[in-house]
Amino acid sequence: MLKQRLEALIPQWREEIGKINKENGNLQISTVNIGQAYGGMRGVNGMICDTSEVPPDKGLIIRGIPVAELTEKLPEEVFYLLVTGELPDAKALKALQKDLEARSKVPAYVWKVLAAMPKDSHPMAMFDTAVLVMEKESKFRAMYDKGMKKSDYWIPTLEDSLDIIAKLPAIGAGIYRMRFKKGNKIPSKKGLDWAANYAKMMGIADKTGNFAALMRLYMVLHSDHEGGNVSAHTCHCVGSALSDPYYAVSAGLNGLAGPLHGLANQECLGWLLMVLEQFKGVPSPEDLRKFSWDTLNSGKVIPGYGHAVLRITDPRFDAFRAFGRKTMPEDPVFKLMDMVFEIVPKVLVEQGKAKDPWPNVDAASGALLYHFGLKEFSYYTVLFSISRAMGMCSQLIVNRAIGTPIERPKSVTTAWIKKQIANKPM
Ligand code: AMX
Repeated sequence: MLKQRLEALIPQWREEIGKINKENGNLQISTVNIGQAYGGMRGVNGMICDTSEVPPDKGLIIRGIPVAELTEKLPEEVFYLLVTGELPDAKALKALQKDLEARSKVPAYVWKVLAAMPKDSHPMAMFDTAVLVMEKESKFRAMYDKGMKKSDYWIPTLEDSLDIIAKLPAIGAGIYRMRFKKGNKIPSKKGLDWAANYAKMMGIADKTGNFAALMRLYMVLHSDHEGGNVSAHTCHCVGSALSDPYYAVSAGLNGLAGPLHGLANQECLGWLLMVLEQFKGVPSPEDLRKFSWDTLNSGKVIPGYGHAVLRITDPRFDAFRAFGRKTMPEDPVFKLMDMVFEIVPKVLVEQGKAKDPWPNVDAASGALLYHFGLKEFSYYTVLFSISRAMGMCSQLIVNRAIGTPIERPKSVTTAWIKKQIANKPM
């Protein structure tokens, strides 16, 4: 049903974008200065992403719906929304869930490759490898090799994307159990939703069902964050060369493994636990303030705070905090996380460097995972990856549908910049 819906929508998208380009292709939407060219292209409007947007003063909006209004949805519903711009009705959701279930079996060679990796490999290196090693399954590559019309590129991109997304919970859970010696892999259960199945395969004790609920929420909140962040942009750039989704998603995930991006969630919890250790429990506000300053004075960042785009408390942080308040109000790590939220923004404002002193999504997620006994920090970015793969894949599908060309911004040299400075009008 997802494919059928896309077949109806894509001609409309193509017509609309074709018209925009034809009639207004020369309209300027950005300018670039030297600071931006040296400074990670911040604020340069240079690409299109229709799956989601992140206004600095509002946070994540998925296809017109603020993420705060999606917290009760299933990740599968959000994936459908990302790709089509519409939430599925009950029938379309059921069809998508059945389709994902049918595609969920992980090829046996994936486990062999993972087992052959060094025992101390980072879980993200294992996860990215698992996605890449499945490239031989790519329907995009097979169809491209046979000869395929450009207008059909989106079809095998959708197929590959569904195949990848369907398998990621089992791969992620398998890596958890393998890497951290939790025992044999746990099989999936027919009829469970995508995130609940992931929770089950992890093997985390969950009498209340709250861990499965957290996994659903986690997967919704991390699913997409517009197109310019490192993982989305990397995936888009690699995909723009018509590398298939296995190559492109794996590349994007490698970017997510960076400490300034997805790995920040493992660093955040580490910081909170360091505080608890140092003060033998939740510190006083004054002690926490001092500790925060010590972190900054030692030249480190306070993980989980600041953002390249946002200038408010991340609504995804608010959603996690609300979940924590409901399910674990007395948990010491959660209480500390809450207290850090009161103190650290003030400290960052006093320091005056960070443009955004507010918490991002990573400031909260680790504390919640820790509560449920998921204490292996280095694993946290795998959770982020399982979710973000939905955003990366939906961006790939949409880009193939609208025929986005290979990405090729122009670079310049410092010598060229110096010439511009020398020639600038007085
Ligand atoms: N602690 C201390 N210093 C910080 C800071 C923080 N949390 N956030 C920003 N700063 C500093 C920067 O390091 C930079 O210092 P410099 O001038 O000495 O290089 C200065 O403030 C200006 O940075 P910025 O323009 O406000 O941020 P940015 O766009 O360059 O970087 C980000 C954004 C997220 C990398 C940065 O805020 C940071 O390092 N935060 C901590 C790590 C983190 O939480 N990352 C997760 C981001 C979300 C995600 O992708 N999962």
